[in-house]
Amino acid sequence: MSEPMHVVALAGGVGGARLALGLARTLPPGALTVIVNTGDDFELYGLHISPDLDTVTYTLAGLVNPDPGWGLAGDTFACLEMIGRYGEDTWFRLGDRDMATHILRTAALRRGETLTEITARLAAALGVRTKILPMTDDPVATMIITANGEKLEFQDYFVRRRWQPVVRSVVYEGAEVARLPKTVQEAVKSANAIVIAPSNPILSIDPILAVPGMRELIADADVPRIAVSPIVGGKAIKGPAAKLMREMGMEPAPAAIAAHYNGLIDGLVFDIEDEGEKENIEASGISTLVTDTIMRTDEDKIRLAAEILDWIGGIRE
Ligand code: FO1
Repeated sequence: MSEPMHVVALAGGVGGARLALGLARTLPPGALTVIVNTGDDFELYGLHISPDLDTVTYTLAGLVNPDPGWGLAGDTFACLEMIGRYGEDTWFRLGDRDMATHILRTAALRRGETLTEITARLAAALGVRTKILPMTDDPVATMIITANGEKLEFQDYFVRRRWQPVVRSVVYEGAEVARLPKTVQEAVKSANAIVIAPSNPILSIDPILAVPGMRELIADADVPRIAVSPIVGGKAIKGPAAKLMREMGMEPAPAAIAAHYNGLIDGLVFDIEDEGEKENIEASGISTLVTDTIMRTDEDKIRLAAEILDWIGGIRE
């Protein structure tokens, strides 16, 4: 592929962060920009929490708690325990050191800094060279409409109810009036390749695509655009993607991921376990890379990223 290389990745939480780490370690320093979902952001104890931005930042800084893939490794929970003693809910497990991030972010936002600015400052302080960009500086809230008509805030559905309610639909409140930051527009316009990470398509990637202008920018981009399937053998690598896809009338399979991103991707990466789908997907005009997509160790992440970057060069030639 022609240099200088600038790769833009769209990512949600854990799966997106893992691929971002592989890409960051494979590409030259500063050649990666990650555009991150903020539809999961919410307020708790008066603090602005941005779980996906933090997951990506901590992962790239080498500080993430490897299992479960969010929060800080070795964190303690004394503050949360005290909050519990005051009788407050503590189902969202905020660690003591993680709390520092939320305190500083909230203070910066109150002073009038944008989420983009404070995210860049915190990431730089942790030594992260990759650009981490929130999809918007405006409030967007992913809301879950359940089969019995309840409307749930995202973390209430995802963490408190452990994604057990059956979902009828998902809405991205505020997205219709959210503005795409200049930083995001410029990143996509200057990209040599666009990678949609193996994040949940409905809960993590669609909120990014719902910010007006974003879908069009990717649809019109004249560079290779690829997605990595978060579904392997009918199951999600992590989280509710397969269950949610079924509930929303999609078959949890790479072909459905390709169809979901119709018009936005030229290629799809999916797991060897789903090799049987290759012909079908290629018949729809999408290039394929069939490989081991499970990222357990850092070596896995780097190997997958390197394979993807090699393959991308050949797409659209
Ligand atoms: N996920 C959970 O399943 N349980 C938690 O208690 C939890 C706490 C948490 C704290 C900070 C943070 O940055 C992320 C946290 N997550 C937790 C992950 C997060 O809720 C989800 O992974 C994302 O919102 C979906 O991408």
